[in-house]
Amino acid sequence: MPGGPEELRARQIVRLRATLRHVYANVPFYRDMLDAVGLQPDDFHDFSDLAKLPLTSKDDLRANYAFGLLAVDEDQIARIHASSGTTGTPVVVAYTKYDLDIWASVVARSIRAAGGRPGDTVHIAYGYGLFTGGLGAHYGAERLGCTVIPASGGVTARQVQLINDLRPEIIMVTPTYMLTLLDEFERQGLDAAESSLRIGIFGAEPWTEAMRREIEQRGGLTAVDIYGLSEVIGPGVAQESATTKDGLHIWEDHFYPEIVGPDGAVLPDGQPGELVLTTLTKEAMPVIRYRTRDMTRLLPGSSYAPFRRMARISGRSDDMIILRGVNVFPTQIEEIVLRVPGLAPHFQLLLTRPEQLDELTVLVEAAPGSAEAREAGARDAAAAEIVRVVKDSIGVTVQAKVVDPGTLERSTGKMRRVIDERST
Ligand code: DLL
Repeated sequence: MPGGPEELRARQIVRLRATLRHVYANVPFYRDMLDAVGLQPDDFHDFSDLAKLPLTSKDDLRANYAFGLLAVDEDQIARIHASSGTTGTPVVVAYTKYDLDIWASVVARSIRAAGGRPGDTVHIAYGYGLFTGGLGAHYGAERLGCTVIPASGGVTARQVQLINDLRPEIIMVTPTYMLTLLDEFERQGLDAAESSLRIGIFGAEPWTEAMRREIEQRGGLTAVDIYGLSEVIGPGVAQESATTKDGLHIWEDHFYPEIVGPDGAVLPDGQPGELVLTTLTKEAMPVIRYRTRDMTRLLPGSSYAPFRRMARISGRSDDMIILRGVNVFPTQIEEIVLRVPGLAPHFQLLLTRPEQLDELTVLVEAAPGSAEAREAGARDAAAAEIVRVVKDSIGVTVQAKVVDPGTLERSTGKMRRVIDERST
């Protein structure tokens, strides 16, 4: 860990120059980028110099599919993962042995920040495979000295049985799949709050403070946020500490963050915008000024660590719904749905275009056993309450429909929140 902020900045600059030298020598895409602005790697003395470079996008990664951005020889690749997009050319990412070592160490650091300790048992229900969640969490937990249960996603009934029988202290899973697991505990007549779990490390999708309260209360655990993306490394770019629970420390000795506005200009710390990340130690596939599309803001370090924090991700710019000129993020709806009594935390957003204008319908389940689950009148009242609060707080009119318990799609990983049924 670095000492003060100046020491950290000095170390980051040294690492930035080394990364730029590495990509300049080995990756034509980045060499052209530097040449185009007339800078050599050794010209970078301050992070304001970094802002002179253009941003790198997912399209740039796709255009260089599969190994166009590789900075090492192919025989140096120890592992390959891919980002979770479901359409178009996938984005593959590659790791050297050294990259895997750094990755395990930042995930180990993350689990420690979440309150995990050597000897703890970690149940990993992030998917294993090309997705970075499962294996990323796995090697980090092993690195910390934990016992790992590599459950992966799915087969929900068995997950609950494993938790009961093997008694893990920690679970790593998406927040929406955690909800599915909590329901399964209830279905089996078990109280999740009585289970061995005391820490949940949740990420890979946006979630809210309201969801934290829901999961903590039903699961009887401390829920903290982990962030990352395949293009940068996977989980373990940033982690919220269990002691402060107020934003995620970015492991800045490996990943340099910037926040940019819609025009791409760098914004000062504290201002909301899009997170842009530069890797400082990656060997196989470094990224320079990668646009994450994730919306957040930078906050100072905390009593837990000197590294800057980022606020919980409010959403991806790609997931933002523009409804009659008003921006709506699914997380805003989540906050509202979880506040209305009688409703379950399971919801989806249906986008339609019945005539000229888009319409958004909030589909949400009644809580099992509630009046809303039995009576049409109670359902209508709960739906009307959602419509009213959305109008008051976001300023746009939506439709809402309360449906039977257990009827909406359940998550086994990243939840699909928005169903877009607009024809054009
Ligand atoms: O989701 C890596 C990961 C795995 C992170 C497990 C945390 C836990 P990708 O599949 O490439 O990688 O998706 C990355 O997921 O750009 C965000 O939009 C979203 N995301 C990841 N963590 C969070 C989080 C993994 N804590 C994309 N909050 C990112 C909100 C998150 N969104």
